[in-house]
Amino acid sequence: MKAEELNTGEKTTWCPGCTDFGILTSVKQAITNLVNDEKVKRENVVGVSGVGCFDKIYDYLNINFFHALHGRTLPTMFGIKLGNPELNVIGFGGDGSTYAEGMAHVVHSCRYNEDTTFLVFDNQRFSLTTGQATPVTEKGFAGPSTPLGVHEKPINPLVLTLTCGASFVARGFALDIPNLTKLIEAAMMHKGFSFVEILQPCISYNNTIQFLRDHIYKLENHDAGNYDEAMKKALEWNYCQDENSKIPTGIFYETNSPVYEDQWPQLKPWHNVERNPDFRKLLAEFKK
Ligand SMILES: Cc1ncc(C[n+]2csc(CCOP(=O)(O)OP(=O)(O)O)c2C)c(N)n1
Ligand code: SF4
Repeated sequence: MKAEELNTGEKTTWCPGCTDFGILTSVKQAITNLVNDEKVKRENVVGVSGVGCFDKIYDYLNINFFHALHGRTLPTMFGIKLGNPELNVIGFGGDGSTYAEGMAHVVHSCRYNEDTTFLVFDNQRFSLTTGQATPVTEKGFAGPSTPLGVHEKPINPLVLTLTCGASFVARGFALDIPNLTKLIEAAMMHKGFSFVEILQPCISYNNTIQFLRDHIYKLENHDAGNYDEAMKKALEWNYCQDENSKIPTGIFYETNSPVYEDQWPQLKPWHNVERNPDFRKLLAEFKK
């Protein structure tokens, strides 16, 4: 299979030069590689997106797809996975919808450790609605919804997901397609909840391309099995644009822990459970 087979032919409406194109290319390549290596079946891959610029990936990626409500990518992914655990569920979110409207779901998906993959396009803005501040926006930013400036500290999504129990936590850069492709493949192969933050400069409302190019580095000689080390690396960047920022990318943390769907008391997924009720007996009992 070639990555082009995942094209839909739909006209793209992302701004010309949007870094979302880099993520689209990486996702297509990652799925293609996994299908060609017979690690996943194309027909079993299901995408889920919400509402935002990122969500338009729904139109450009030719896989099974569910277009969920704003901020509700995660519970939709969870429902699909529980409905059919054979499926390889990959979800897409923006930093605004994920950490504002959908924040509670992040906590619980990490805690449940369902076997799904979640990619967050982090441009530190609500971009589709013209660049308002999100919970990840840097301190001091004055914008449409915060004309007097943001006074709160941004949340750190890596620290958050590590704390809540995600068993795979990684960070990639939308313009580093080869490494992002590898991260997505690793996330899809990981058994458990895989969280990948993708730094995705919005060229129209938050063009951080140069800042990120200057400050990003790749994790090397890092022990991804060591939680404390992962946390230390996650805390290295505070999501502000300080001159001395150091922004690690790569896999911060990966561990094997029981996944939600394997711990069901029912043992078997409901759709596989054979039901042969004795209707006559049931009816007789009902009539008593
Ligand atoms: C419940 C709800 N709240 C707000 C909106 C309005 N809305 C639609 S897209 C969007 C911005 C999305 O931002 P983000 O999730 O960061 O994605 P981006 O556009 O930056 O890719 C907002 C606020 C909505 N559609 N539904
Ligand atoms: S507004 Fe920003 S994130 Fe949205 S398509 Fe344009 S460049 Fe991309």
